[in-house]
Amino acid sequence: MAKRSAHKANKRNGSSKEAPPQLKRGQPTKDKNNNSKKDNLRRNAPPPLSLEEERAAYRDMLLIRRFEEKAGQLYGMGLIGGFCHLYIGQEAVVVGMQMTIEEGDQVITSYRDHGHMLACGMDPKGVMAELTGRRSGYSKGKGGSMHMFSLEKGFYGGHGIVGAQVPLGTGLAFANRYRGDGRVSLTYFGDGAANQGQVYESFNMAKLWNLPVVYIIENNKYAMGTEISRASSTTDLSQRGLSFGIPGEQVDGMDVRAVKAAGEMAVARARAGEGPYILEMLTYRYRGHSMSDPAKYRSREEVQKVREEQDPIERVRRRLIAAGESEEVLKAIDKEVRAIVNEAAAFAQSDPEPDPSELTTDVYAEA
Ligand SMILES: Cc1ncc(C[n+]2csc(CCOP(=O)(O)OP(=O)(O)O)c2C)c(N)n1
Ligand SMILES: [Mg+2]
Repeated sequence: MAKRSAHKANKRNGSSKEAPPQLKRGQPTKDKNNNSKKDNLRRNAPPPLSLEEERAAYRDMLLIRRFEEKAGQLYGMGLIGGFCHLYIGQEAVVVGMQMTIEEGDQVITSYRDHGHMLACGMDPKGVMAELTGRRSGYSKGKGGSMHMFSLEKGFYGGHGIVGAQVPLGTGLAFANRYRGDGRVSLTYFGDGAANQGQVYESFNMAKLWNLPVVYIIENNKYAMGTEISRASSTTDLSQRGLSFGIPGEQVDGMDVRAVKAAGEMAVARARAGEGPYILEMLTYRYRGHSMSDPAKYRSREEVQKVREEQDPIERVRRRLIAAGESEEVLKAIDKEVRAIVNEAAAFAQSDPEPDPSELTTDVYAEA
């Protein structure tokens, strides 16, 4: 989907019930061991979205949520093979960021990629059919969950090697700079990937040439079964670019408004030639790392608490209701989204498998 035009702040939306936390940026807080620490989370309330923007964000996040739930079901029925990493819980990150970019900008991410594809406007039928390995899938049924691509929609994959997309996303930004086309690369990666060496080689080059790239670290607190503080010597990932001169900040990645506000600033900087920026999105995945993860490393209560208190879709829903949106309008959005997802699931089961003659196509290049 293309960038949505910014609307004037809707007054009714401003009357959100969520009290803005009082802490200022950089003010000491306590960590889980009750030690004082500084963080770089902007704690003043983000600017409100217009009613139209809230509605669109609600719809786009719900589409991702329902799509992922359906993918989980199809996986459980044995209709999806291989790896399948769901994005449930993290929807506000990609939807908020997508509101800040324009047609022609690029998006690249890891294997947790279905949400990014849908947010880029890729066809849910083509994505679901790829998951079930059918011929109308985005990679003709030969790539699966982690390997889809759409030049038309500016989506550059889907990468299964942790951190591999970071040099690639930096390369996209290098091409933008080389061509002088004003485009920006949104390069997403996880908290675990943030410890990869290639990330820092990329940071160095990105700052050296002031490339138009925004690094979005989706800190969902876990890398497979490892909680971030067990694997990372420093856990404020927004500061990981400092030794290269890349500024960054932490963002409430469960609030689409905060994501959009931070994203707009970072994208504008990059487009204006001011170079890379790091946005560490504080988010959470509700499901296991992949469909085969029983998630024994954390308690049900921990997950339940985030769902109840921070769910990104529920937060927008509450704001919409407080702004006077009718239940009928929300129900109509739910219905539309369910219909899209059901249609995609039906298609993904009826579409034929690839012809055996496709076994060697797109695998070897003609020499
Ligand atoms: C180079 C490499 N090392 C290890 C793996 C195995 N692996 C797959 S996902 C993953 C965890 C990555 O976590 P994070 O970057 O936080 O992303 P998330 O899964 O939370 O989205 C690991 C270690 C891999 N795919 N590639
Ligand atoms: Mg992670």
